[in-house]
Amino acid sequence: MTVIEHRTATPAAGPGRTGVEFARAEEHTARNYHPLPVVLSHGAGAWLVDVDGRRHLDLLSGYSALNFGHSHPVLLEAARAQLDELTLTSRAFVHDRFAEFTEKLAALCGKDLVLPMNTGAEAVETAIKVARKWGYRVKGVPAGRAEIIVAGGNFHGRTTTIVGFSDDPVARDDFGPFTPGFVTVPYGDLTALEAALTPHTVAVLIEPIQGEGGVVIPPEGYLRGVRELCTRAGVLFAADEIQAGLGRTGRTFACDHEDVVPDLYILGKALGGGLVPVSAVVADRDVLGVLAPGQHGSTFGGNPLACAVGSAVVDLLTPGDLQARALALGEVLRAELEALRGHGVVGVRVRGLWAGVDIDPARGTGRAVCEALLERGVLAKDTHGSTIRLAPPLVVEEADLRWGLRQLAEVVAG
Ligand code: IF1
Repeated sequence: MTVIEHRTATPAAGPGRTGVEFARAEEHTARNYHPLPVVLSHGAGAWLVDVDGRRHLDLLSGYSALNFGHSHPVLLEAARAQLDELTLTSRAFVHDRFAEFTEKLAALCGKDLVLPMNTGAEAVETAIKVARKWGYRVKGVPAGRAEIIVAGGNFHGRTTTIVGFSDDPVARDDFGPFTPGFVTVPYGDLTALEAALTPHTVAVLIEPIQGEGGVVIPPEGYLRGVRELCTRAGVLFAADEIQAGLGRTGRTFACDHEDVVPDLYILGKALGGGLVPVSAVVADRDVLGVLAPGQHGSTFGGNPLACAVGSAVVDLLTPGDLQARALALGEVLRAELEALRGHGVVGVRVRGLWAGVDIDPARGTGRAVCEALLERGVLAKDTHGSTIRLAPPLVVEEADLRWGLRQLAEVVAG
């Protein structure tokens, strides 16, 4: 069995612009990423074009921020129209796009209130603060004693508090000291979760499917179990749907697969349509109502441009046809990937148009596979070791998806 070799870390300085542009981009940049050697310049739907005119099928979708594809016409139109009107007021004043966005998003979630922020990490931090304040003001947890249970293998963002409860040394080493009050239990283990509950527990914060962990789908019934344990113990269930939500798994929310409604929805990524950063915490009044003016906020949170795009995103999701499309195409994804088991692939996890694929380590690393895919015009990203994550835009054409998966088959079957 031949090993898939790593390619050159940077594009060969050839006749095209890629090598020059890639080097320029790196010259004045902190090295907190190790990007694939490609320089993109245009996107439409599921396809990207690089500076040398080469086309690439996007199987990452900006880590699911591009569920609606690149340059979605409806979303672009919403943004363009708003750009000519009003883009920022701060929350010191109200603007005429705010009510529409919060009404629509609250209705999509079946909740009373929306707290708009910008990035996913900000929404997670907001949920942590709200859960703690709820714990002190509603549940009666003694001051400073609130505990939040999180899962091993989690990824919830990059702030110091959030990486403090990560168990990925790459994400957390050398960033301490960390925020106390977090208890980690194995993901998918309800017995361990129940054992970790104390009278000071205010919330359980989990991803309904772990993205960075390699699209780790919990055992059937886990989300229902979390819901029941939280209800029984008087603890908030905070679902981080930033990557799994908004159609990615074939339902509006990943929690929908078990008909579970969390106390807090934590949303981001695709909520901004791949155009602007939009995130939010959505919950009922008895939870988000604990916040009083001045206790939380954000310069850009809920700005007119974000609300205009966010409203158009909710409009795209409300009919449910995009979710149904992701579910149907997800079966194509599943079938094609399952056929690779034993042919360079040792593990497959699929939920809607989202897959974690474990490459046989003997064939090579996830990075080497992604480099080989790049040469075939397919963009994908490894997570850890030999796992790659596949997440095409939900608007991907079936023929294009099949073509992309054929490229993967040829790379890994080797
Ligand atoms: C990077 C990972 C994915 C998320 C969940 C919160 C956030 C994210 C479930 C924070 C963000 C991004 C961050 C980006 C790459 C990507 C990522 F590889 F880092 F882990 F998707 F898996 N909750 N995930 O997935 O949202 O603040 O970024 O808007 O940091 O490299 P953000």
